[in-house]
Amino acid sequence: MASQNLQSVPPELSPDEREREQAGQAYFDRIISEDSRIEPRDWMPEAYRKTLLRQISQHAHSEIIGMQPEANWITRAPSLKRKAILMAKVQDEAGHGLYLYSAAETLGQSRDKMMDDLIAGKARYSSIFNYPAISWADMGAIGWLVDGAAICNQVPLCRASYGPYGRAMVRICKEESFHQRQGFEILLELSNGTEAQKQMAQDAVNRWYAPALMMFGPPDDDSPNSKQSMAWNIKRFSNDELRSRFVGMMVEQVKVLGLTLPDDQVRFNEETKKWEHGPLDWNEFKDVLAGRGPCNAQRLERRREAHDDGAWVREAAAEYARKQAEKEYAA
Ligand code: BYC
Repeated sequence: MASQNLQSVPPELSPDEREREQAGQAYFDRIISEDSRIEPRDWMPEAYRKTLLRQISQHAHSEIIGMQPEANWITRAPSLKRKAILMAKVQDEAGHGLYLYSAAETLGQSRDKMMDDLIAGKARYSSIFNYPAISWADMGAIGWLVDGAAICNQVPLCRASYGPYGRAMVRICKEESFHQRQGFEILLELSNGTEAQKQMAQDAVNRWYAPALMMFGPPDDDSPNSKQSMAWNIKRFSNDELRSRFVGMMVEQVKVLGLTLPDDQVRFNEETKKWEHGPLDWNEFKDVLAGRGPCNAQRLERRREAHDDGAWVREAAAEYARKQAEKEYAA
């Protein structure tokens, strides 16, 4: 659907400016209605730019903060092979953060500003990373459930109307698929191990299930941004729609794992043709978003420390770039 009436042209513009704005809006509406792509130099409504910047920067922050619960287990991985795999996965998350910060920069925001907002506690990142990873099985549950939810949410974002975001998502989704498989495989091995290992796997699934479902965002009735983001072809499906699809995927996979979902109300509704799940604690979700989750303070503190510890690297890189530019200028 075209995005008519989504941006009115400001009345105080000169006739020339007004004409340019109107032509830009018409171009934008056509691109959206053709389900084609907006690129960084194209005209776009200010509200579209802001929405994208909000979503992409939050997404980038999630990748970077999301490294912490798993990085915490690298030194405690049970074998060299597991350690190497986990290290590669955590590095992938850093890479995802970088692609996404780059995509956000094309919207006119500097990476420094985004980072400053994150460490000042002004920016959001995914609620899920404010929960603790307390056992090795959590590496399995994070991979299977958290990366699983991420894929379910992100595959449609590969078709997002903003070119740099959609293209970044294609690569990210490929890597997330590998992440989910490694999580599934950790859980499968634990589930087929001793009784204590199986219990550890089940306990991890029990703790990560509801927070993973909440990753999709608030229920549709309580999601202020969804409607507009869907009209702009940024989001393709609503939060509840994706959550329901995810439950349907997990319900089959958990059988293969020999484990159970901690939800006895999961069922396929034949009338709506959708998967349903038991109630989620949305007050807990709001608390986590308000900074009162179990690990919010710790996650931000670690990020600040890492940022401060990395100051010399940024300074060295800037100095190197300055010297290179000087050499080029002199040549
Ligand atoms: N956590 O109107 P709504 C990963 C906020 S990284 C925190 O539905 P929207 C991984 C929302 O921002 C996974 N905040 O919003 C990494 C909004 O607040 P503001 C990250 C949330 O944008 C490392 C308000 O609630 N994935 O997988 O239409 C290791 C109202 O919500 C959350 C992405 O970022 C939440 N869960 O929809 C392993 C995907 N949910 O900004 C794995 C890209 C909602 O108005 N993002 N809020 O103050 C999206 O798809 C959408 O932004 C969301 C929310 C579905 C998350």
